[in-house]
Amino acid sequence: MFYHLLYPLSDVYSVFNVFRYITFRSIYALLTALLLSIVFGPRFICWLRKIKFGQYIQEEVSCHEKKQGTPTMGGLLIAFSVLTSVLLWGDLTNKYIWLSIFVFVGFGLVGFVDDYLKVVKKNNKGLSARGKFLGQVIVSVGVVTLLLTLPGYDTKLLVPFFKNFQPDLGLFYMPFAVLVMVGASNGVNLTDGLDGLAIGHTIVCAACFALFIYVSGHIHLARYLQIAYIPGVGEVTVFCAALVGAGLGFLWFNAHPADVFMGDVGSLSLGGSLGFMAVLCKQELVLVIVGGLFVIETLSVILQVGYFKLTNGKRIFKMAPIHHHFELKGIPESKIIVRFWILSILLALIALSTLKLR
Ligand code: 57M
Repeated sequence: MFYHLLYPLSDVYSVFNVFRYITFRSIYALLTALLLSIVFGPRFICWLRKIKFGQYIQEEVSCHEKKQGTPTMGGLLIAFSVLTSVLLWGDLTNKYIWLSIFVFVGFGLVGFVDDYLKVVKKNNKGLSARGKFLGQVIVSVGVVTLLLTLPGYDTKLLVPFFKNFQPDLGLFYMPFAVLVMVGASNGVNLTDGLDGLAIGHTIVCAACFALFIYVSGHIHLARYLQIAYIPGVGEVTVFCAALVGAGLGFLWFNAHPADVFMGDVGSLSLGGSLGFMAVLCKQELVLVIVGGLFVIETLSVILQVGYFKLTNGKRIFKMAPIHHHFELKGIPESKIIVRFWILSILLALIALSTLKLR
């Protein structure tokens, strides 16, 4: 909105020229989303408590018993902050901004239905796994189909460290891109089991993709770094920055001991958006590196379940996802979280190095 209202004034007052710049608007999108979530956070949490949107805690990890009744669905606060900030600072004629909003809201709705069934309808299982998967696939297929009609997009896969090796996935690109988005969404959801764990890693990933997306939309930088140049995509940096800001604001309240959890409405929308950011700048494989923690958490569940079935009831980990394993080994929750954040930053640095290495 500010872009449309204030940038035209630059003809009269040159100071308004600054609204043209993606970098300027991204910084303020981050600050706006951060401020909105911090200002509205306490009232929102009170409201969640009042309407009794509290988390039911399973009994397997005893140290989580004290978290019984912590308000959940804090993802609604993230959604409010991100959407308001993007509508204020984004160029609303840019189609990639709307596609990003579509994915964020689409995945968020799937999560919202799940939370609503669990928290309000007291249906412990929430939305069935099949229902959740179907919702995620429908949103992903819709958006990838649209993307493939836009300039700059093809079915080639860019491989980090090997810039001249770009296999064409052809018909397999669609299932691949859908896997990236649905996988990221479920990866964030599985990771969201300790205070600040999922949101911390999401913030780092979103910041990393803000950079990748900015470079992809900048003709000189993209050519210099030999990555796909996609005209117009740079505007989505504003969206990524809003994710970072809203994430930091949410972390303010979700930091251990958490006042609120994000719920599926938060984890699915954030994960789906990260997956979409990777597809958007054609850095799908980089997501495996930068989102490495989500991958490790998911793999730990796959290994645990597979091994359990193969051996008739033996386990590799004390409990999966792997953060529960460390908890059951007696490591304090805050220590596990901070160590995972350190890993997350290291992974982001490795991912960023792919921009220079070939
Ligand atoms: C959601 N939900 C958290 C909160 C959050 C197949 C199996 C691996 C599935 C998995 C599962 O259900 N995962 C998806 C995980 C839950 O948090 C809520 O859910 C939202 C995210 N979807 O926003 O609303 C609990 O996590 C804790 N929490 C925090 N701080 C936070 O900031 O402490 C969450 C956010 C909250 C709170 O205690 O109640 C969750 O973990 O349930 N299942 C599991 O993860 C279970 N693992 C398991 O059964 N492992 C088995 C097999 C199946 C692999 C095994 O190892 O043998 C664990 N879930 C729980 N306790 N609650 C087991 C231990």
